[in-house]
Amino acid sequence: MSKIVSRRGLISGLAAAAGASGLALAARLASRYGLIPPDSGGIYGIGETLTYASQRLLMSHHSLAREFDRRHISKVCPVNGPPPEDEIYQRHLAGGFAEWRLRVDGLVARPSTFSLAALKRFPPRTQITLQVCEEGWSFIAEWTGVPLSYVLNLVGVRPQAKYVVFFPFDSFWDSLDMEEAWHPQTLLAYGMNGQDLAAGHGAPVRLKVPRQLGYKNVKYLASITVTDTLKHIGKGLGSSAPEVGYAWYAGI
Ligand SMILES: Nc1nc2c(c(=O)[nH]1)N[C@H]1C(S)=C(S)[C@@H](COP(=O)(O)O)O[C@H]1N2
Ligand SMILES: [Mo]
Repeated sequence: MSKIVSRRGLISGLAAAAGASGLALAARLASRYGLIPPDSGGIYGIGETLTYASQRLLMSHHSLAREFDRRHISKVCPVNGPPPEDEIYQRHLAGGFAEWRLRVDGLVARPSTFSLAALKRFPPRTQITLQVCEEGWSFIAEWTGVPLSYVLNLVGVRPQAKYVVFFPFDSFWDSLDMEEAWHPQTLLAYGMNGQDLAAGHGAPVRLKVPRQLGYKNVKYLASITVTDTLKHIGKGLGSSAPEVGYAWYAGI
């Protein structure tokens, strides 16, 4: 049977199961295809599973978030919260991030650290995309950075890898599945609207993941870990967002 036919079969299976009282069956189908999100256990768990599994199956792996023209860039780009008070972060900020290094480790062949200058030497990508906060505001900005995929290729991701986890200098953290991690628009961004990233927008480097809501775009990055399980990180829900009631998967 072709891949398309089996995908269609699964999608109608998911829809039928969700429509009838068979939510648990839908979850079982998603499970068979390895599409259970890490926050599937709570009261909204089956809903989260249906959202994640159906988006991953229905949308092309290569679908791109819309990119805009320069003239669409917003006049006001709000900063959501002050930069971390963390002493180490404040020292890096004061020193222009000259001593800052991004650590990349976990299920990789060559655990590495990268300076800001090193990241800026890699082939850059610039994209003008919409950032949507779950609180109901949004803005369009131009982001420049190195595709995460470029860095993942450099460190050599092991085949068991299932997630990439992002740790900043504050208590926030998040993770992406490998599809989102390898996606061409997923950037380690160090520039915004032609300038270095302002502190409040996530200096020196933030994640830009324009196919998902604002909160997945982790600012003030300190380290990145490739893993096959999220169970032992935080409360085991895949990010800090589900710990306070938001979905791990925030596709838009
Ligand atoms: N480290 C870290 N990253 C973060 C946050 C945060 O509090 N800490 N807030 C998130 C939320 S909720 C949003 S909407 C965006 C806001 O990005 P901005 O301040 O550049 O507008 O960053 C996200 N990334
Ligand atoms: Mo947000």
